[in-house]
Amino acid sequence: MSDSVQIYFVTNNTHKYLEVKIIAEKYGFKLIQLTGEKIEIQSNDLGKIAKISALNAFAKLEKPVLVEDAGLFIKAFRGFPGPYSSYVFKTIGCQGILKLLDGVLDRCAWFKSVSVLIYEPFILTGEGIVEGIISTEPRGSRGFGFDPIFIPKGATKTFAEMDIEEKNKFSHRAKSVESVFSRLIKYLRTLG
Ligand code: ITT
Repeated sequence: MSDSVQIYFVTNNTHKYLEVKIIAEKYGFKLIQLTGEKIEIQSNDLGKIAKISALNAFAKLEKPVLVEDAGLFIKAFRGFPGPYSSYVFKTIGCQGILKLLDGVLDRCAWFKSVSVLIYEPFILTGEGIVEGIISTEPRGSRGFGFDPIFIPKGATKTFAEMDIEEKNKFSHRAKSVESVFSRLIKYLRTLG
């Protein structure tokens, strides 16, 4: 049934695509990366950002679409950069975050991901959170964004020291996409 289901993943980030592709395949979906089509509104709410992007993409494409939006939330900064992670990464990067945290004892942080999957007649939303700490120096060369400075709870490595399979065992993104794919499978079965 699900072998032939193609889902367009609207993202300009190929790392994200490769992380999600493995999970989609596990559920029997074929994931196609769609670049240059993501419209992102400004909001404090990741869920709202993802939903509007997904609705826009679906209106244009009229095919099943997935949008996933994420951010890094740092406890000592009351959740900053959160939904502004992309801008903060581009401006001050990992080194900038380490500098801001210099001398701060509480290095707790979490990544949050929201996925929105539109597969007519369903709109499914899923969330995933991974808690961890910000390392004292960058480590590893895999992944993207803040991966070199994030150590998930239960691990000693940063995300950038893990391969995709290992990152997916912990990651916010893996949890949020698993949530929407697993529900879609169930709904497709009920449709027959
Ligand atoms: P899209 O085209 O899908 O929007 P993006 O890279 O802008 O790709 P997000 O908006 O979801 O992705 O993420 C915002 C920023 O948060 C991203 O640029 C990274 O700096 C950071 N981030 C999100 N998920 C991350 C992860 O798994 N590892 C490291 N950094 C991450």
